[in-house]
Amino acid sequence: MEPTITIFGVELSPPCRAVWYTAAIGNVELVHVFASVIDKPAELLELNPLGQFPTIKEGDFSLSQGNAICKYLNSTRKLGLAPDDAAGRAKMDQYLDWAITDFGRAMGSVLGAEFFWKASGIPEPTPEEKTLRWRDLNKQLDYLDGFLDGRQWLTGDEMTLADIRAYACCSQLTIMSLPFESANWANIDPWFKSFESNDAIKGVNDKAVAFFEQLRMQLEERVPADGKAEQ
Ligand SMILES: N[C@@H](CCC(=O)N[C@@H](CS)C(=O)NCC(=O)O)C(=O)O
Repeated sequence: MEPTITIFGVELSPPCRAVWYTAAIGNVELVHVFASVIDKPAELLELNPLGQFPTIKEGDFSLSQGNAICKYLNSTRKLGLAPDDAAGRAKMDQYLDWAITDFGRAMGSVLGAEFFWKASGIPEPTPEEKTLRWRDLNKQLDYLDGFLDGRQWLTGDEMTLADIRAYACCSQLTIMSLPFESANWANIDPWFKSFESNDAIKGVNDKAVAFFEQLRMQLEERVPADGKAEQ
């Protein structure tokens, strides 16, 4: 029997979700230990002094950074979610890096302006500020649309970890009920829908939505309708 992998994290987190999507697509079972920004188990901090999630452990081995974890799942469980050739793998890495830097930052900036400001006690960003942040994010979505031009998946004919990680960014918008019409991008649309119609992916997203709804209700109790957070 294969050893068990334990993941510390929460489905609302895009890098955690990328790990869960990879596991779900590859039929790999993960044991879940809940961890959130305000609830970090001591074991997570022992394994990863940064306290970041996802972090996994398998026996004596532990690993952080979502992309590294997805690659570990792919290579140890032989999931076939990376190209065989060096150039293909390098392209996959390019998109994995892009998804957690340029794309991820633009996404995080919108999520901060639309929702997470409520948790940090800062004033709500102005409509002008929100528009600027959405403009940056839409630019990254335009790039994604361009990357997918003429191909079904980011590196060609086969889904790779890069698609899964980029989808984990996009799905954050729908999970958090923020406006995202994939139909506005000709190439993103079929790519996005093929993930959304996958039952394994849906199972992960349902858990993320449930956690988000809980968080939203908690924060709405703290932030009254006039937007002024409690002192
Ligand atoms: N580069 C890391 C980022 C991980 C990360 O920042 N995760 C967030 C949740 S999405 C986190 O751990 N937040 C808690 C903290 O930084 O203390 C990755 O891709 O896994």
